[in-house]
Amino acid sequence: MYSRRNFLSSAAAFIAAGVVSKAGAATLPEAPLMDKADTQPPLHPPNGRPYYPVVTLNGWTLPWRMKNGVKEFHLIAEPVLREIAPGMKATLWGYNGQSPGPTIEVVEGDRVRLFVTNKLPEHTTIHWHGQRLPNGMDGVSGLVQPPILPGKTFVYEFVAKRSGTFMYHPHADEMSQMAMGMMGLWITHPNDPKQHRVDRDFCFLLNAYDVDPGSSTPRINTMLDFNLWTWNSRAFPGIDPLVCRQYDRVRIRIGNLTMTNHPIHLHGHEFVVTGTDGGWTPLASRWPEVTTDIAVGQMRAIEFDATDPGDWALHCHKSHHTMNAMGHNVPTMIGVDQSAVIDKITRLIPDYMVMGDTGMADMGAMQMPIPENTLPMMGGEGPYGSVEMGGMFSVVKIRKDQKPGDYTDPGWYQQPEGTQAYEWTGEPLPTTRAPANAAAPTASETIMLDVKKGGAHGEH
Ligand SMILES: [Cu+2]
Repeated sequence: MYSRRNFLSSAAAFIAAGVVSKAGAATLPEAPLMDKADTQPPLHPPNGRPYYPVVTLNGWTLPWRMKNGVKEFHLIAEPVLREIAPGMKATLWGYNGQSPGPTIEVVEGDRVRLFVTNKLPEHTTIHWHGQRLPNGMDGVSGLVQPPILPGKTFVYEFVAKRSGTFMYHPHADEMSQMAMGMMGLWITHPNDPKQHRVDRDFCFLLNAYDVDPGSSTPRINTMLDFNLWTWNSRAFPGIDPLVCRQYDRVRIRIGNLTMTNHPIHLHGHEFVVTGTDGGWTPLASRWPEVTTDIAVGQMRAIEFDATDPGDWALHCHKSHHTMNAMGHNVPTMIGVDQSAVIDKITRLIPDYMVMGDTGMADMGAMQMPIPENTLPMMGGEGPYGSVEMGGMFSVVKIRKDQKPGDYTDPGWYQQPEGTQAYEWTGEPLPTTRAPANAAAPTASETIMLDVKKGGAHGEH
């Protein structure tokens, strides 16, 4: 799971160069490296105070070392190759081998020391979004600290004062570094593990990239028109399902580091927002929702009881955010009969293909030739065909027989007899239908008008 390669090479190099912490550490803590984009099992704390760990979607939690009662972490800012979904890898910047970086989990009241080594070609810093900390630990380059130059290691140290859901990201050349994927989650667990207790606690960040089809490096100057809408730098069908046991209390923590808001929608269950990056919401402020809008720079923790077994969609409700690259510059062809011009066009452009004249659903099913290292606009094979989704989409899989603490994918849900939509096989639709906007009302419409005239409103 972790590799010591990074630790051995970097630590040895920096110790040899005499770069050691002013905080008294003789050696840098290990900087474990993750080489997979799969969701890793929760990291149960091997030392320190107890807590119930989170599960980072397509991510992992950074191990630490305890040093005289201080939790020490080592983040390495570096270029990474991140698999966005099977079939596409992006050249990003991240931490410890992946983008986003590993999740940091601590307990309210923990003293935390974070070593940040810069292996990027330019300077960086880390800002600890949402934390109460000494001003000089806030990570804003130029304002509260000098930048961390390439090859250098800085030390941040503070007490995690408030439990909740937070994130970290650079506050130096932010536009480039966040567009390249530099970010991570930070969870501060309550001092009392019984407080805010849930059975499953998932977390992920919303991020977005603009990678030209056939290339692998994001265009960092893009302001709004991104073509990869991702959760933890993964696009559907590359996003793992959120696996739950029936009747579990489930929390999903979501942070938004894109350039636009994302209304996140859950099917089949209602939830309440129980936390923001400002803390836990008061009980009296909670109301039921099935969609919650997460604005830029915000975090939301939602909670629900997983009462109903099934494969329930969880997705951004902006429909353009549930598709991958290739979709946005295609003209709308619905209702256009291209058969008359297709011969002429193919004489000019031999590989021109007719598409979109009945909608774009064909795009989900067809295996059309696309440039290398490019995801289909939408896809994802379900048990009944193409799911016709991409981007910010996943599935909450609720099963009766899923074991507590088991996150393995149970496969597709078997719909119980009599509970699934089915095809009508009775009398077919008549071939002629009365137009709804006909000048003369039909017999039934006349009756409707008569009823209305004779009703209570006629007396006014
Ligand atoms: Cu969205």
